[in-house]
Amino acid sequence: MQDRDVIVIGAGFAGMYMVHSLRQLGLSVSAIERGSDVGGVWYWNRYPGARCDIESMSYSYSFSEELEQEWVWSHRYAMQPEILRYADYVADRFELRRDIVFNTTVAKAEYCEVERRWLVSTETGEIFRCRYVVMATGCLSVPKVPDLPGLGHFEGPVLHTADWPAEGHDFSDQTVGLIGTGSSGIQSIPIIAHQARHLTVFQRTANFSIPAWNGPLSIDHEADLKRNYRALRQKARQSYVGDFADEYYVSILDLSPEDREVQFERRWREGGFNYQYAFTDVMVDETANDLAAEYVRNKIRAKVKDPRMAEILCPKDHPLGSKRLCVDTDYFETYNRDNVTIVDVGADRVVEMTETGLRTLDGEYQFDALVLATGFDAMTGALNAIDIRGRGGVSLKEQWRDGPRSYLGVAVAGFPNLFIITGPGSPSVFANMILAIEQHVEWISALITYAEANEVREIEAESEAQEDWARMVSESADKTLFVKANSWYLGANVPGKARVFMPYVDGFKVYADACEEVAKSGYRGFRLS
Ligand code: FAD
Ligand code: N01
Repeated sequence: MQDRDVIVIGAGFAGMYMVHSLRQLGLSVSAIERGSDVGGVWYWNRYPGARCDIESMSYSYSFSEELEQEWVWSHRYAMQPEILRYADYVADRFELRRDIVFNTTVAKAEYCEVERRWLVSTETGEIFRCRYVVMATGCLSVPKVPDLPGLGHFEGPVLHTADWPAEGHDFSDQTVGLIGTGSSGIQSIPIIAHQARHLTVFQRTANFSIPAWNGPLSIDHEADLKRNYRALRQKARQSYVGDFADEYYVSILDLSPEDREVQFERRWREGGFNYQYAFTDVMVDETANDLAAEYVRNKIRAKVKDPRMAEILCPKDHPLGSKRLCVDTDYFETYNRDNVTIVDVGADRVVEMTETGLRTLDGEYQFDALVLATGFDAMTGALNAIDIRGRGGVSLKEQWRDGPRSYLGVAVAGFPNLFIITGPGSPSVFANMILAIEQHVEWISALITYAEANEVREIEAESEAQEDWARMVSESADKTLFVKANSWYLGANVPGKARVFMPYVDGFKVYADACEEVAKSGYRGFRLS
């Protein structure tokens, strides 16, 4: 049995900063990480083409001005290896690894009410006793392998994008089948198409994607941003997404048809998420959304030479942005290559995997290797994979059987002194996640500081505050078009998972202000004893 003040589970960007922050408070802390090194998502998702789609200068820590100035990003959107190098650099610079236990999976966390301590057990039987537990286990850290009949019969390699071999995979001279056209599929398809002899993409749902217009960051531009970093970070904290892109707030329906075209084209040319977030009505009004969506569909039709293929690639069954918008480099253009085929497998058309490929209702397809770009058991998957037991031995997984409920997305009634970074009920995946992580780490650190200074031994969300928060999160989502798709935001991609809209949709700034108010009030909604 090893004693610590705090155990942090996970050593992605959340766990790394949490360790650093707790050390600054003078607390003893260990992080426990399943992987062999830091980086989380960027450690596991090594598929070809993996990169961030929030601009690198923004998708980076802001807590250290020295770090901000030292690190040089090469591109507008950094590739996975560069982001992993950044995580490695941060770990070295702040000597984080000495407090991280690697290659170790946490299996159980159990609260002992008598001792007011958590007992955290690993799969290998080590036990850590601590006063606080911080779940930094990630929103997108449990890969979802689809239930395809006969998957085990396929004789070639099966590679999930979120569990990619560190040594990579050479597709040259191979025929490849790829399932999934979300962000991971859309990023990897153009690169795999270049490498492979032939690529067959199996698409269940066509997705909206906006060009990244990625490119090298010029030294002058980077220097300029660095000179203004404090103001830009402040701007990000005041924004909806937590990014420092300009927010315009134009209403599509207030514009004339000509002005609309001008605005759509302008956002399209800027690239990235602002296509969705620059308009006030796109996520709340179906007519506005459809205009924005049709503009994208027409871009797809213009890019893809074969009109039949173009129609397969045009998303028509969900509003733009209701599944996470993708940001791509040459995704649609890839379908103009002779060695790429798309197969529409919507409406349950996959029959089974065979030893040599895949059989659908319409035909049989053969390939040497299979890529699964099939996503994650998002937001609750990693939490539910741990047997977390609070007061009276109550299981978090059981308590969340009908969907996750939390207070501020940070704490759960019945689970004292346990905090979740970017948990369900917080903006998390709706924001620049590094900023969302920083805001949570800093808020949790302030709460622990308050507890330590005031001889508080138990911090616990009150059930009533939690119910009010959960109701508000769900009512806010219901006013938007986000709930109109079978998305992972709703748990719809995991058979049997409760359908509850999990992220907080009112934006980063409104959320951070609400957290600030709670802190200022002496932590209203928490029982401190
Ligand atoms: P993670 O990075 O997921 O780290 C969690 C860690 O916890 C993992 O290392 C995991 O191994 C460990 N862990 C989990 N369970 C256990 C356990 N039981 N025991 C021990 N260890 C455990 N967000 C953006 O804002 N912008 C982007 O551009 C962006 N791009 C993304 C690209 C990809 C391919 C993916 C998958 C996600 C992307 N995200 C992006 C979201 C991403 O989740 C966050 O940006 C961020 O990296 C999350 O950091 P984290 O530390 O919270 O979680
Ligand atoms: O996963 P997804 P992802 N048969 O769930 C399909 C972040 N991210 O890894 O839509 C056939 O989005 C599924 O089809 P459908 C980002 O937050 C960011 O791509 O369910 N198809 C879908 O097409 C993102 O949103 C970046 O009908 C099946 C695909 O697989 C999140 O991670 C890059 C199937 C899964 O798409 C998840 O993205 C990568 C089946 N049985 C990831 N099962 C950036 O660029 C699933 N599918 C920042």
